[in-house]
Amino acid sequence: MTVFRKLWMMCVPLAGVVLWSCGSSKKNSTPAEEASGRTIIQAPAFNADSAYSYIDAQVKFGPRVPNSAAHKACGDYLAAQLERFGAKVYNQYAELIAYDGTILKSRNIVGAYNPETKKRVLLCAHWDSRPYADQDEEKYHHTPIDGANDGASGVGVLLEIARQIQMKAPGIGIDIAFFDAEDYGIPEFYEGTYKQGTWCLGSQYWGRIPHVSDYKARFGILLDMVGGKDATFFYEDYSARTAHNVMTKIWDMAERLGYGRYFVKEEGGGVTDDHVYVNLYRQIPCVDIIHYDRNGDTGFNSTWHTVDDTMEHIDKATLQAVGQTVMGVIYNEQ
Ligand code: AHN
Ligand code: ZN
Repeated sequence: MTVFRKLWMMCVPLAGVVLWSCGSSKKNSTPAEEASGRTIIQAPAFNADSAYSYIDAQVKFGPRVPNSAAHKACGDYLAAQLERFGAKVYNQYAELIAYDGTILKSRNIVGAYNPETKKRVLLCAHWDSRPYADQDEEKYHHTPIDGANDGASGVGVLLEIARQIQMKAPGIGIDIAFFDAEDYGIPEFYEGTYKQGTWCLGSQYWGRIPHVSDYKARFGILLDMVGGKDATFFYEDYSARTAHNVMTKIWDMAERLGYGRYFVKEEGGGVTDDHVYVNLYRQIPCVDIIHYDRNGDTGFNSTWHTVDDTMEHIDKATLQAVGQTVMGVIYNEQ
């Protein structure tokens, strides 16, 4: 249970008799936190309906596969949304080479809040969707997926956080990065020759050539597949090894907000995802919040890389858990 209390700031207790308040801020902390002298700032309320609508808007463009018209239109929509929510927007256009030599006209989109401060946190997700449902029946292997969960969910949550930041800024600068060409990795059915490192092409590019030179952040949080019903987020292996403190900070926040059922404090598998390149190329410890399913045979949820990765499998309660947890973390950075 959490305890709400008002923290009164006393000013000028001249004679020690007359005390009066000159302002208050709402704090919300557990008894253990109070005992340790740590108070937790309550973040604004994340709106899952709003996040859901941003996911739906992305999916309605059609699969956001690089080089497609839907991809181009959705990229424009995402940049416009960040702009509308008051961010300074950077567009990074690049031609990236896929596993089979296809040139992908790619676009990383970054929205910066309070760009002057050096105290920064990076929030990121990939916005492209996979050209292949290669975990589905063979007849769908070449069908592009909606990527409601795989792609759009993380972006939808971050757009809602952007909207919240515009209304009430946290104490630090925030960068919201939408990476492109994450999901054009080598498909299961491919038998030709290929080069290594075919996933996460957009973040690999950004890691080498960030949107501003010498970009640095205190830490990063990557959202990947954060909209599935009853999703479970375990300690992802690479995050645990390279960003342990940040990881426990996030999972502790989830627990105290009542989302321990989603953020399970146990080890999951390791994933090659955008956080790897954020860490490797920019030395920014970055945690992947990714739905890991212990019971599934792929390690991911059952709609992963199938034509069933659609809006009907997006659950607002999961979006709420993830969005509120991430907000709890960033509003408590000073
Ligand atoms: C690999 O399968 C190597 N990485 C998965 C990363 C990913 C794909 N996340 C979403 N789609
Ligand atoms: Zn994917």
